[in-house]
Amino acid sequence: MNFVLPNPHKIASSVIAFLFALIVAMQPALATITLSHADETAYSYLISPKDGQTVPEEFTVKFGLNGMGVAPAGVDREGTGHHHLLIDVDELPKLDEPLAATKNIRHFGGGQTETQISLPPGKHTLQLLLGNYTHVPHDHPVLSEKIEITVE
Ligand SMILES: [Cu+2]
Repeated sequence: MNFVLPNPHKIASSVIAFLFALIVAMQPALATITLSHADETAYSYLISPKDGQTVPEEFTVKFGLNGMGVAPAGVDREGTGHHHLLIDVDELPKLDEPLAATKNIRHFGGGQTETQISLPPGKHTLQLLLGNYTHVPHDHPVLSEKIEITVE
């Protein structure tokens, strides 16, 4: 019996070539995220604290939303989203891709409308940004005004 075993290196390189072709083929799909729709009249706002307010180190933040509904992350329903609290964020994140989850960009994917947070003493800013079921802001970003508070 004399048969030729396939060369394992050749198999590996053709698998790699295939995966590479697949990744290249997927690029256009990855580049076009369809943003969920939000009416231009929709807005979010901080119910509390209020702009200029002084708060203790641990305090409650209440999220307000007008013209949209709250739905948990993962639930694709027209006219809804979940809140993200931006803490001391000077430059807005990209509004056409999923928001990162950091200590300054907090997700409320459970559909929460308030939270308890702790911040060190000093001045801080808070702002709300709604994200869709995949954490991407809407075609008309539902962004609150940025408020400044003093923690003492
Ligand atoms: Cu999110």
